Amino acid sequence: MNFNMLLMSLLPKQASTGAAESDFAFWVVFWICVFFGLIIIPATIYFAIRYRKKGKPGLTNGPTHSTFLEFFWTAVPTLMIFFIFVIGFVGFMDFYVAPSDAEEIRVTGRQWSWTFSYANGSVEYSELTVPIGRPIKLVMSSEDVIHSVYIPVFRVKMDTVPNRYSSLWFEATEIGSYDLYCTEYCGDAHSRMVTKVNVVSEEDYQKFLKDNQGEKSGEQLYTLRGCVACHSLDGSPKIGPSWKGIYGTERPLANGSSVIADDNYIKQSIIDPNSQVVKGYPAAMPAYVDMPEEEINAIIDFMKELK
Ligand code: HEC
Ligand SMILES: [Cu+2]
Repeated sequence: MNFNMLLMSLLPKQASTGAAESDFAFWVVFWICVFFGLIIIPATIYFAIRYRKKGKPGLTNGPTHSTFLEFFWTAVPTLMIFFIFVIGFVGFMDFYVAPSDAEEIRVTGRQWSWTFSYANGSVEYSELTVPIGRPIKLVMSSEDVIHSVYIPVFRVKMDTVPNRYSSLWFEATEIGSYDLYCTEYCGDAHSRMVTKVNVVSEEDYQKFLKDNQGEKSGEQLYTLRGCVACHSLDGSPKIGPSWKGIYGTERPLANGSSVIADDNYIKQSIIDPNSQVVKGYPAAMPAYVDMPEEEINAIIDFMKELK
């Protein structure tokens, strides 16, 4: 492995058209820092030793003015900073302004999951799947607090903010499965907001869209609507109770009474969770007031299966 390859391996793989440009800006700033660090740090140590206080000093008149030096240390950093500004600004414009033929995919962040919706919302999925070799624009928002989409192999990152849209774009250059993180600390289960970006061929992308069209099963909705962040399926409590085996059983409530977990109770728990808080748990569940009837039914059917 030569030196250049060693350096490159310190950064994640470059899997988008913009990645090399972003890395170039990074390395320019990095090597400027190394260069000046190597001059300034040894010089500081040398001067500290060479001119340390020895005995009683006699006061001397220090140097007062050097036009050459002042010109030098003004002009050189100005040029360097201007150069950094230019590569940063050009790179930022390239990153910010998506090509007009970019395909839009909507991204919704929430505590603590992501939903990606394709083809005008007719397809939804909990992972980001994109075709290779085509510009993709993510149009993003949040249902609660600020989250941030970060895809290291594409060198892109942008906040998702409640009540407004933000966007970013990229063009993937390598087929594979990569990580997508939330990089804005957003509460308890922030670290679980990790999902995958799957870069696939155009053919596989069209197949993916076709396969995921239409109604969702309760199991799919469990991840798509973010229930997964607070409810497990295996009996272990998370922020909320596990869904395993609750259907049809008696649920103890915080107000001391209890109810049978039938269809009505589950629907009520989804659209108005604070009306019946389960004993031993915080009233921390968001109300899914707008959840369509078919989705609620699908979730109830899914819970029935979780014996
Ligand atoms: C931010 C965390 C959170 C999310 C997200 C969440 N829940 Fe909850 N859920 C809770 C908590 C906490 C409770 C217990 C307190 C209560 O009953 O309100 C609960 C209780 C429930 C109950 C009653 C369970 C029982 O043991 O009787 C149901 C049913 C339920 N949630 C369904 C859902 C569905 C469906 C979704 C996704 C569409 C969802 N929850 C998303 C936190 C969450
Ligand atoms: Cu987040």
